[in-house]
Amino acid sequence: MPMNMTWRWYGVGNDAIQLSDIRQIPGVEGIVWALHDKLPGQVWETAEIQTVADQIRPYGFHMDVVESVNVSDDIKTAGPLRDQHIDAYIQTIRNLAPFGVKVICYNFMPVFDWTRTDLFHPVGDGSTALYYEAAKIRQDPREMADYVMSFTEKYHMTFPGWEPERMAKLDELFERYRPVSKEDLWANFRYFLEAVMPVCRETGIKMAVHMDDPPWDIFGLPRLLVDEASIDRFLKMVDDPHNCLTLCSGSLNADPRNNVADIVRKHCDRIAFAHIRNVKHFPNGDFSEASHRDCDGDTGILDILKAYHDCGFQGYIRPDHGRHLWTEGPGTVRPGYGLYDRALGVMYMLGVWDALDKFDR
Ligand code: CS2
Ligand code: MN
Repeated sequence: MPMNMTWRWYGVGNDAIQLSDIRQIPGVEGIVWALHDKLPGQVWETAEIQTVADQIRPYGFHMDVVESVNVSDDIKTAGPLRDQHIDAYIQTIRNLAPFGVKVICYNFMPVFDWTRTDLFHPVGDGSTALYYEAAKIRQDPREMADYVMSFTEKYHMTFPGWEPERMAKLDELFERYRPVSKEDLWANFRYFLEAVMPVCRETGIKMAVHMDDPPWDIFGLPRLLVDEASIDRFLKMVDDPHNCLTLCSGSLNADPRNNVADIVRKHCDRIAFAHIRNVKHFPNGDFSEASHRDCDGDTGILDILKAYHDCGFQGYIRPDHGRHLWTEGPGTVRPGYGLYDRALGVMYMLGVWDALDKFDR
């Protein structure tokens, strides 16, 4: 039973990993890509997309999945530029379609994308991983934002969702989100999706929202996609086969009460993109990211893969964050996006999948 193994790559000059390296990892069929220098609200022009296509395609990879076309703060807060930015988003979808794009991964998190307090935390075996120390996420987001942005300054590396242009105006951004209640955010989300669904139907492109990471409110900001009930609500809210999920196992399982395998079984037909990431929990609420091997974390990677297999999942899948191994460290690697641990993750997932194919009919 085929699933479609992919690899997230940040682009020429923006990722130390070469496409020629990725090609040597067994089973990787496609590159998950983006135009990382675009700000939310801007149109992705055909010529810019073509440049990336010309880089990816000679290696035999498909480019079916984009991660991410980011949604602007005006769309999320119903600001004055909302409709203009939605028009730009629609135009971007139209421009992506001729390149064979099938899935757009995006998120609807207010202000920040993933939030961690340590990007290179010792795992105990000499490797490092992203880490969340609950006690450090207090009322003031500035400390954490400064910490993440210090990597941008030191290593000239920008992170999606952490655009320096936006982070420079952090106080202003928080002001804009202050009057937006959780219900307002849901309403703005619905407005956006209803506006883009027609072009999705026309082009066949699926919108696949990423889970909130971590899956709870932080710094007084509401977060929507946090558990099974909110996922149910989201899928019902816009009940269209083009309104889909990027089911990120590690994001959801940062809350140990979430059972990702159950969600896979319930909504397999609406999962366009599977992120496999393993998380290890500590009793005080901290968590660390872990290798993809089931027993190295608490996410239930084997149960999740079995659930996908039982459902006949044929969608796109990728290893999500890995640890930083061997020569990888600050400055040489994008946090969570090294070569080695993700390559091991690919092999682990394919190993489980091949075994299920062969022995579990
Ligand atoms: C990703 C997300 O690196 C990651 O944690 O899984 O940041 C994801 O790319 C975005 O939320 C999608 O918009
Ligand atoms: Mn993810």
